[in-house]
Amino acid sequence: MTVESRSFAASNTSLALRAWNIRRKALLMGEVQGQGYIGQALGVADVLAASYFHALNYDPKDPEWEGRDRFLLSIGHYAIALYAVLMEAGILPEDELETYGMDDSRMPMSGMASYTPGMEITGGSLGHGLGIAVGMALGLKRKNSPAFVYNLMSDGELGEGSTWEAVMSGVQHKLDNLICLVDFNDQQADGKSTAALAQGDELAKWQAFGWHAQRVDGNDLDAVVAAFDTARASSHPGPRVIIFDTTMCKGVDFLETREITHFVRVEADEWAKALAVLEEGKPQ
Ligand SMILES: Cc1ncc(C[n+]2csc(CCOP(=O)(O)OP(=O)(O)O)c2C)c(N)n1
Ligand SMILES: [Mg+2]
Repeated sequence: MTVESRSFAASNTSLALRAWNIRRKALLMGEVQGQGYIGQALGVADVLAASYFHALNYDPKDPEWEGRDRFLLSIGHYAIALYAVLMEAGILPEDELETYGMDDSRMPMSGMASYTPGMEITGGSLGHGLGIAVGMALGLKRKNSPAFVYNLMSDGELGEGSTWEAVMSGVQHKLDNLICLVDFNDQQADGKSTAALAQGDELAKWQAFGWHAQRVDGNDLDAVVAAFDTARASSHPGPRVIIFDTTMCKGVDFLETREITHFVRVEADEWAKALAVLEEGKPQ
């Protein structure tokens, strides 16, 4: 199958500004509900900006265009972050922001494919995204599609056996069109991921399984962009992973320095304060 390229990623808006816009939209949605996985959204915003405004090939007017790169949100609880970038990319209309989490909204608090344009899978049951991505990448390869499949997963999912079955099958099927993105924020429901299971050297582990692997600072946009470029350009005859070390709540200092948990509580009066702090750091 040959498909034309529809790259809408090029724009004069800098990636830093895109990431800032993603953080702002996520905070605005959090304010609507008085809650949300805001620590994760602020932490992963740079990775999402580089994904949607540097790496991915897609058509915002036609989210189901057959030639698109697929972006799978394995971590359904990060939906607030994906909605923010889907709005920024023009796939979701911005005027739906205020419906976040409400009955009949297209933006439920956990990501669901049947509700939201641009949400490729229903990923809230953790540990399944990479397996689905393997299947999609295999199918696209069989159709001779040039599209990539990106799977965004969390460090908590690295402790699930289903992830490692998918890791092996990706190698077995030589899926050089599969790029796994790991948001390594060193946090999961019960505390630090590095304290939950003996993880060892994550980078060496993925390499030992046969993946092309990189580990970079996920809040350094230049490093993030370079890692995407390297992953796509590599001639490695198998799948690629980029492990992004990220800081939860990045960009809002009084939240960054708060004792971090899986669910960062933001008091009613703190949403406006968080937006004001973010405003001070707006890129030119
Ligand atoms: C299979 C499964 N088990 C448990 C949960 C409950 N759960 C929701 S989020 C979460 C934390 C997982 O770790 P991670 O995604 O790294 O958390 P975060 O970085 O968002 O704190 C858990 C255990 C789930 N959604 N699915
Ligand atoms: Mg985590």
